Formats: sequence, C-alpha cells, structure tokens
Amino acid sequence: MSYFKSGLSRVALVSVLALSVAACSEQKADQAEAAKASIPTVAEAAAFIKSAEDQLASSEIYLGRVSWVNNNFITYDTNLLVADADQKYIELGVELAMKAKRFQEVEMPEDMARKFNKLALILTLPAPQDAEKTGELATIKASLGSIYATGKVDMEGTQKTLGEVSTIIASDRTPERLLAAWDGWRKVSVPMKENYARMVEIANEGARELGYPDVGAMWRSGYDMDPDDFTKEADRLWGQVKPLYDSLQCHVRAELSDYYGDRVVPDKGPIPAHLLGNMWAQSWGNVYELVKPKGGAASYDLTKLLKKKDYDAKDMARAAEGFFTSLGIDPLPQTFWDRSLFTKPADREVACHASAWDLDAKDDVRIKMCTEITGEDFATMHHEIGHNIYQRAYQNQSYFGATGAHDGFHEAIGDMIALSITPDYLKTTGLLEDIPPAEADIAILMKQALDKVAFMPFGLMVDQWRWKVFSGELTPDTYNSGWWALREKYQGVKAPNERPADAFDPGAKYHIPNNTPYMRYFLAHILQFQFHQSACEQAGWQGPLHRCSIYGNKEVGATFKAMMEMGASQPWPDALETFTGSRQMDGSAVVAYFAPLKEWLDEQNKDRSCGW
Ligand code: X8Z
Ligand code: ZN
Repeated sequence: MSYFKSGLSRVALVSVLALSVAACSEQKADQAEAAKASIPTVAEAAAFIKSAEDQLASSEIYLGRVSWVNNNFITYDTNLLVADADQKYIELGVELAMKAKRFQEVEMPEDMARKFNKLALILTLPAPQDAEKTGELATIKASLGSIYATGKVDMEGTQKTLGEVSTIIASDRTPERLLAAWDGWRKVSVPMKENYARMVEIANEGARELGYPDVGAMWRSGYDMDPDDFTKEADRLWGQVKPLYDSLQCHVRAELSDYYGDRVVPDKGPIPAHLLGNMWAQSWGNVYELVKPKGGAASYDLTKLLKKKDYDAKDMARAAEGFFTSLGIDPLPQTFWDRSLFTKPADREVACHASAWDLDAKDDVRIKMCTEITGEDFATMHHEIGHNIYQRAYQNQSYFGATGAHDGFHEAIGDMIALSITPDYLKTTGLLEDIPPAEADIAILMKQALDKVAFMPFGLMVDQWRWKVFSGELTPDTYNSGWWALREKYQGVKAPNERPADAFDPGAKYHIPNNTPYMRYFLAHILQFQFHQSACEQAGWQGPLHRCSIYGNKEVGATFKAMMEMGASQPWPDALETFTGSRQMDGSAVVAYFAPLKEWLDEQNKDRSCGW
C-alpha cells in the first residue's frame, strides 16, 4: 500500500494511461489541467516532509523519555504520564499521515517518496482522528503493558514474578510443578482480553482512515514490497527450514517421551508446551540435557563457564561491546554505562523484558534488562547491544532513514554476532580452557538448534495469529482456540491442559500486550545465519559454519558497518546486498549451518514415526 510515487515511476504510469485514453475529449483535458493546478508543488511537499520529520523527532524523544521512566518505575502515575504522551504522539502521527495525502499526486524524487511512504507507517497502532478514541487507545496500551510487567503468579504460598516462574520452567523436571508455573502465568492475561479486543477495534478504525484494510495489512506494508508478496515471502522462507524443524521436533518428542513416559508425552502428536524449558515453548535450549546425543564428546556449558569466572551483568555487557569494537566499531558512550538498567531492582516494579533504547536519536543509547548469569542471557546481551550499535551506526541518516533496513535486520545484528561465540572465541576471552574436539560438533549444533531452529515456527505463528485478529477472521470468542490451532499447526506444540473459556493465552507473551510486531524475529532468525555465512565467507573461513568466529576481523567489520550505516535510507535489498552480495532473504544458510545435525537427527528418527 504505497501511494507516493517517485517521478520516475509516475512518468511510467502516466504514459501507460496516455495510451489507453488516446481519444480523450477536450473537456477531459481541461479537467486534467484544473486537477493539475491544485496539485501542490514539489517544494511544498519537501517543506511538509521536513517539518513532519522535525515534529515527529521531538515528540518521539519526549515519549521515549516518559516511557523509559515508566518502564523503570511502573506506578499509577507513570502509567498516566505515558498514556498522555502516547496520546499526543498518536495524534501527531495520524494528523501528519492524513495531511500527507494531499501530496499523493506530486511527482517527487525517489528519496522523498520513500519518506512519504514511511510516514503513513510511523505508528504501530494508529487511531482514528478522534481525541476520545485516541485517549482510550493510549490508556488501554499503558494498562496492558503494566498488567504484563507487574503480573504475579500465586504458587506454593508465594507471589512469584515471571522471572521466578520462568526459572522453574527452565530447570524443574516435575510435570506437576511445571504445569503449575505454566498455567499460573496464564492467569495474568485473563483480564486483558476485553481491552485487547477494544484496542484492535480502535486501531483498525485508524488503519482504515489511513487507507489500509486493517492493522495487519499495514504491518505487512513495511517491507519495500507488495504486502501480499510479503506473506508469500514469509511462507517461502519457512518452507526452506521446515524439514529441519520437523526432524528436530520428532527427536525432541521421542526423547521427552522416554524421559517423562508415554502418559506425559505421547510419542505421537504435538508436544505439551510446559515441558520444553521455556514459558512459551519458543526456544528449547533448557532441555538440552534431556535430548542431547548420548555418548560422544561433551560440549561446554556457557552458564557454568560464566559463573565460574564470576561474571556479573556488566561483565557480560562489556564482553558484547568488546566483540563489536574488535570489528572496528566505536565503543558505547559512557552514558550507556551510567544510564542503563542491568539488573532487576528489588524495591520497585520494572518491565523486565529485555529492551534497547535510543533516547535522543544520537548517542544516548541504553539497555534495560533483568540480567541473569546464564548462557541464554549472554546471547540476549549481545542481541540488545546489537540494537544500540545499529542505532548509533545510522544516527546520521534523516529521521525516516534512521531505523533498521527492515525490522528483521534490527533483530538480527546482535544475534549474528552471538553466532560467533564459538569455543575458539571463548578460549580467547579466557572463559573456556579446552576446545571441544570435532566429535562434539553434534552436541554443539544440538544446543544451537534447540535455541534457534525451535524458535522459527513460533516466530512465524505469532503474527499469523495477529493478522487474523486484525482482519476479523478471529474474534474474541476464537482468540484462544485460534492461537492454539496455530501453535499446533506450526510448532507441533499443544496446551498441556484444557484451556478455560476466559483464557487469553496470547496475552501471556510480552509482544501481544505490548504490541510489538513479531514477524521481525522470524526474519531475523533467517537473516542472522545469512549474515553469519556471508561474514565467514568474507573472512575466508573454510571449516564448518558453527566453528566460525569473525572476532577481530576488521575487513568484515567494515562491510557490516557499511550496511548498518545505511539504516533504512535505501530499500532493504540494497542494504542486504552491501553486506552479503545478495538481494534476497535466504534460509539456505540455516540449512547449511545445521546440515550435520540434520543428518544425525534423521538417523535417530529412522524408526520413529514423525509429524503430528
Ligand atoms: O523480545 C525479544 C528481545 C527484545 S527485542 C529480547 N526477543 C524475542 C522474544 O523474547 O520473544 C528476542 C528473541 C525473540
Ligand atoms: Zn530485539
């Protein structure tokens, strides 16, 4: 849905029209002249978009600071303040996008048309031009975010935080206790449902005023391609990695069935979601011990290594920063260290879900993370700092260019770096002493697949669900059943108990109440392997991809930086090409990375009946 045409494509369009109406009457020509007279000039369009950039930038910085305070200190008052700032920001975004329609017929340079198209997509959730509804939307948003962040589970006579019940899911092996933690957390989202439905209604009204069929269609329009083609593109990428996922699901199910018994995990059908080591069954690295290859050389346990060397949260952040600086990228500013939140404060409510912030569109970048000393959070630390590094890299782009090439790029930067955390690299940091031999490769790949491959269908299904919600295909009555239908279809995972009629299980996942689009993470899981493969090729690496680390490679750093500095100033295929030479997202790097594991899995699975 892009209605702003650059001079070039507009000329092409006009000439086609001219052919088909060759015999038009004089009267029509007069009308065309009149219409042309009311078209604003390019200079007016330029002035408008410049002023829009300035207004949005300052409104966004203000909203960012208020949100930062709210996220670090959740109270009745800061919820009100953030709703108020958000209402003003939404009003501004909608007003500018509506006014921009006046310039739709202007023939303008490519880069200006690109800015106009981005202006229409600036709000994740738009509102109609109605102050009351905009206020209602902003209030609901603040409330949903706060319910999620402050949610507690009544369990074993105490009130447990999400962090605490997540630790149970990660490490406990008693099905009853796992179920209590899993089910308990899903009580937190029950009260969200009605407000969520109202929010969808208001935002859809806003999307329609802007010219989109619904919010889902609007989200699919942010990828420099036709929104329908984007849906097909996501399916195509999933098709590339699905055989690998199917093999992994089959093996994990069989091993869990051996461990827990057929009564808890039948060796057919979907896997019950409470047994996979993660509250949302989105990554399965925490059940590695139950499903790892038997015998053979052992891998290493990053959590143990970090604890043995007494790492704290800031040490983990310094290690992540150190990887980027080894590539020739500038270190983070002192204010990052002074203003970030690295650990969960004991005395107040904060939003613990890890996030990276850019407070002034320049150097005031920060993270907010309730860091635990685990291998999982070591990777998340690289993920978050990757966001900050990207933000600083594109800081010299104009307002609309100062963002990720697309949102999947933003999520892939730090993850790609974390793929270079190999045994060799860990040895150079002093964390690991003995490098595991080649016989440990399947074990190393298994751990990685449990985190990364297991994630892919989850990454894909979250917005499949939301697209159906926004289009009206799912209604409040079918929100929950529709969610579980997709969980089963894509992940081969099922609810471990009968879900209550009032359940709103999607709301128990951060990105639903907080309205963060999720397809970005699926794309990032494809892109990070594509980036890694290309980086290793650039480095002249000859061995298996999972043993390749680009640590210290300034040549790779230079092309990586060149891609990051472009931000979104050009269509994303240009950015991708700058770093990888390719203009297409491609899942074949995932397949290549895990090829030895796939072969091993298929051997394990040969007498099992796979699928669900
Ligand atoms: O939300 C995140 C990051 C912040 S952008 C911690 N991730 C997704 C999730 O946790 O569900 C990273 C991987 C997927
Ligand atoms: Zn992220």
